[in-house]
Amino acid sequence: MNMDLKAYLAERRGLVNRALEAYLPAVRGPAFRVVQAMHYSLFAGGKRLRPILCLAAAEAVGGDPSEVLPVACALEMIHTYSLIHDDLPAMDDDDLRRGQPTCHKKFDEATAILAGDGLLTAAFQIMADAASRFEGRERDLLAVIRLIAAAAGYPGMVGGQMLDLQAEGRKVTLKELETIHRMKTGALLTASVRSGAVMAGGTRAEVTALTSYGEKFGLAFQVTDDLLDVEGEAGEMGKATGMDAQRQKATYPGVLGRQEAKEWAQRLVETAVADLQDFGPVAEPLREVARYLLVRRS
Ligand code: GRG
Repeated sequence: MNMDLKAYLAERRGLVNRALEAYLPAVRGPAFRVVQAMHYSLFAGGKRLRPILCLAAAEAVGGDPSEVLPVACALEMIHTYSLIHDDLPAMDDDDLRRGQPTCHKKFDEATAILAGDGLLTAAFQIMADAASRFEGRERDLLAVIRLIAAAAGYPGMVGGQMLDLQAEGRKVTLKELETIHRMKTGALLTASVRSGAVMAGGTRAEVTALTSYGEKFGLAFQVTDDLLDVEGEAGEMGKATGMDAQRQKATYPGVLGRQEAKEWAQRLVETAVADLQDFGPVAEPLREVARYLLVRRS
């Protein structure tokens, strides 16, 4: 199938954005400032990759993508919280994200911490509230909430962020680097694919294949993210480049060299696509999104 990936991504982004707006309208209330900060970062121009992967995985197992929107939106809220906290002075201390002031620059540090906390907790509330939508499927929903909690928490993203901070300024092995990135970035991306497949009623074999795809996708995403920090255009990326080297961060181009890192990303994408061999044309969006990693500019 020859699909128009750009049009597909734009349509899916629209679907996700409308659902997010419904879950988090910027309406005035007692704690308006924190809602305003949550809304600001949630709508600051993200690619919506994690929700799109969740919807595409649902589609790949023959489900209705719009059914999994609550889970997809929760994933984006968790991702946004992680970026807000990652940008704080205590972590990466970044002024710009997606070409706009970071949350603590636009508001203040305390508000940014609370906005991250608010998004993280709202994500779990949205998923718990979705129980009425999945009557008779509550066990699946609970399994998805559990797997997303593990991916976002200390066994996943939070733990990976800790390891990443501890690795700053010292030489790491390829094995260590892979552990950091499997946890920091890969876990939530894998959970996005897996949760879409589980919520849409995928078989055990389908969920296993899609999880394997998600793991390779997650690593390929990180390798290309590291390469973009070396080779990307700051204007297109909406943030300063060359920051990994400045902060003495552990990166794939740093450990493998640029050329080998590129070849590795390519191999990861090929094997991710190979995981989808038993799926028909319904999995084409997942194949195309994986290939897009190799040509993305932001
Ligand atoms: C603070 C608990 C905590 C975790 C932070 C995700 C993360 C962990 C840090 C972000 C630092 C970073 C740049 C990681 C590389 C991978 C990554 C998550 C890039 C940004 O994701 P995109 O490209 O972002 O999907 P958009 O802007 O499209 O939403």
